[in-house]
Amino acid sequence: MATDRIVVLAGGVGGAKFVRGLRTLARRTSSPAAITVVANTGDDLWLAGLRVTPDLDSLMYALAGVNDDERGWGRAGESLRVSAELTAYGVGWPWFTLGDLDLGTHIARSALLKEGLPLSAVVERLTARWPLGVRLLPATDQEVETHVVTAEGELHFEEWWVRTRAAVPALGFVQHGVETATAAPGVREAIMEADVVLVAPSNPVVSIGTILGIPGIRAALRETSAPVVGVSPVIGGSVVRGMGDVCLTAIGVATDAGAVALHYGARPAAGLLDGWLVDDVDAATVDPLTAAGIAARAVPLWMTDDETTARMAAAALSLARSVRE
Ligand code: FO1
Repeated sequence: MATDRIVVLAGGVGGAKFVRGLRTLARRTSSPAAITVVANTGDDLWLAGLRVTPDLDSLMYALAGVNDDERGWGRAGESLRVSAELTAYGVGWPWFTLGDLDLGTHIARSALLKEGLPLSAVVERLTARWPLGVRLLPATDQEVETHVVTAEGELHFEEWWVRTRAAVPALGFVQHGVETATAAPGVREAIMEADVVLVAPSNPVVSIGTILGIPGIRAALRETSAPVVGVSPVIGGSVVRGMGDVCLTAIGVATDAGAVALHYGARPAAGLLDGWLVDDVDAATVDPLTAAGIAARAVPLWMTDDETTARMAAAALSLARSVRE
């Protein structure tokens, strides 16, 4: 089966690592696959008068090779002169660092939005600066922001995530503006024309879940003839990084590779997945998942570098082919 048109649903940090590995794999073949990334925009916010889009930026910077690999977000070689001024003026959030280079991106994006460009056109303009080797699409052009319901009221996801470090119990997640949102131009088409759809090992609740919540996207994923294969963000009962476990607990899903797959659901049972990759330590979930209609395989899932991630992506594509047959 052809796998030359690949769509990836992705959040920020984990998604960026996965897409970089998939791109490494694609570059090895004679006719490299066309990779389209549908990115989560639920973390987006207005701050200091600028539109900040964390997951799109993590993907853009990581694929451009200019991201800060240790932190997982922001630019390498960053400086903080402007953010010190913003803090001195009491503008923005002192605990949400906007570096000077990063601010260049937010100023450029805000200027283009102000000129009337939709977010998808802004992403195209900004990414044109670097040969990413993939097409990057926001899930929607409309502002749909994830807020966290807590006993102290609602917090923007980034305030909950960064200021409280997700320490304030999340009673639930709300996507503000989702009712009137539509999939960004090209998203439905990419999914419908795909040979394979991959679900990156991103946060199942606030990244993948947010993408799936955009009207039209879940329907396209059900209609497409492409097999949908996901990669578990949980290894051995814990999330690889970030606080996805807190998000899963908040919606009553166990932090377990099998539980996340069942949460996404089996395609034959009106769910998302045809296939699911778990790490070797979670091999015990393979049979139960297969019995539930999700073809599962156990392979090494630690994305230590592009090489190991490329192997992981190859395993996902191989599972997609076997599901298709
Ligand atoms: N994460 C932090 O932990 N601390 C920060 O100060 C911070 C600033 C920041 C600025 C721009 C941006 O695009 C991302 C930023 N992040 C920061 C990361 C952000 O919370 C994550 O990228 C995602 O939203 C969660 O995966």
